[in-house]
Amino acid sequence: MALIDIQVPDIGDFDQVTVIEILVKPGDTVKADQSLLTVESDKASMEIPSSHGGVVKELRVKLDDKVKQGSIVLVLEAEAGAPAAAVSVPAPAAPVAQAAAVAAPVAVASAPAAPVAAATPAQAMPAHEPTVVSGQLPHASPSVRKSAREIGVPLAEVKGTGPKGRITLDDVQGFAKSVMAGDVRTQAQTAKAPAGSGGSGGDGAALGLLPWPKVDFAKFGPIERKEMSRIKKISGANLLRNAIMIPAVTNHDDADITDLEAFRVSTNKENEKSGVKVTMLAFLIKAIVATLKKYPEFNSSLDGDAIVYKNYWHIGFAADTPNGLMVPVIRDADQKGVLKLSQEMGELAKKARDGKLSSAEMTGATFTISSLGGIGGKYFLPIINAPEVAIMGVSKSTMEPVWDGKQFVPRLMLPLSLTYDHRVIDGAAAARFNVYLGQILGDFRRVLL
Ligand code: CAO
Repeated sequence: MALIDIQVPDIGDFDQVTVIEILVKPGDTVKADQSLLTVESDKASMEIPSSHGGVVKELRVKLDDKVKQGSIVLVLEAEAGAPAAAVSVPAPAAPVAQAAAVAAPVAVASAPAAPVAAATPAQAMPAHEPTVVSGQLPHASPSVRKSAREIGVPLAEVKGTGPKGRITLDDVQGFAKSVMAGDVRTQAQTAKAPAGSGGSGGDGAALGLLPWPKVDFAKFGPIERKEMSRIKKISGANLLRNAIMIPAVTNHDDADITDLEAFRVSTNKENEKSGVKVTMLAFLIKAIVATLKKYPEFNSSLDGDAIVYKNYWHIGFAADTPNGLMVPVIRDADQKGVLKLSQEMGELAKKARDGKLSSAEMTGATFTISSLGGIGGKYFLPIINAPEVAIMGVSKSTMEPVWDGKQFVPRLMLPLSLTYDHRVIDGAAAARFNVYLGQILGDFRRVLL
């Protein structure tokens, strides 16, 4: 058996490089061309391959050592008759020295420190991996990147604990273990996560929250498990993102709709034969469009550091359907009368319930109204339908005693809950929005002013 000194080959323009990773240990059997260690300059990291196959007898470098072309990195007991690795061939002396070394094992063994010509470095580094230029890719050696690729770990999401924040093999393995244990979720998993996964705790873990409690409900009584509808999954994922990402505030107010409701009832009597029923929601849409025109920031979207003001008024309205919540959109609500709005809303709500809404009928809204008025309740906190910046929640109107300055009088009061993105809208603007909306609902003639 020949003992061969494995040296650092031609490493291009670099004078000295630092050993950042040792990939083998004494006793390891390596193949020709196998990576032995990783070195790093201030610009790149590279792997030093073995020019021969054999067993590692002795390491001659340790972590953080500085090495250069020709430095001995380890002593290898070469396989008997093992051909030199392709990379060691180019030096003309190599094959000869190799043969000599193999022919005189004892002599070489007795003088292990003497460099054996057989280990003449290759002329060029084999390109095992693309070199990494700091700042462009995660800071990790080629072998770590290779391991990450094999395990399926996204390096960009791994926090490096090595020198200068370098990602080590331990970091990669630790990340993989955390993902398997459910403590961490990769960005790809989060992006793919269905709505209900908020309940699985994965998203919470990404936010540094406690994992979602896992309970065997069957231990406490009979249960039935049902998959969520597709719509619920999709809307759930959107609601979760919007609830988490938008700093939302809700302002509540009441609007006096006593006269408006009387007008609506009489209009419906007049139009009984037309088949179109005028709804309170249609009046609300009309009043909200007028309010949006007065306060345009409510009809905007956030785009990076800019606010995009829209000069069109497409109003979405939440519709409760057997399959879950849907939001059909009435286009150009500013150009339509209350009768037309009522008719369109009826058609769109029916389509939503029948599952026949096209995607065009559910996109492009600039503001959304969520009305639970037909059902009941008083005030709620609606979640903004991003990328809109505000949503109006409407609850059931009730007769209430209202002080008119001299006495309490019975008035029909409509509870309003305006949720807004506080990055775009200030609380004072929201209060003004509700006040103005209430004034219009109290007396629609104000729209003409
Ligand atoms: N106060 C008191 N009564 C109200 C009211 C209000 N704010 N709004 C509606 N009503 C009355 C209507 O006048 C109607 O009464 P009549 O039958 O006596 O005329 C009754 O409630 C039913 O109205 P409706 O709900 O069918 O019609 P609408 O125009 O108010 O609403 C629609 C249409 C599609 C919005 C509604 O059917 C719906 O789906 N609402 C639920 C929306 C929702 O789920 N929001 C929550 C989203 S977050 O999960």
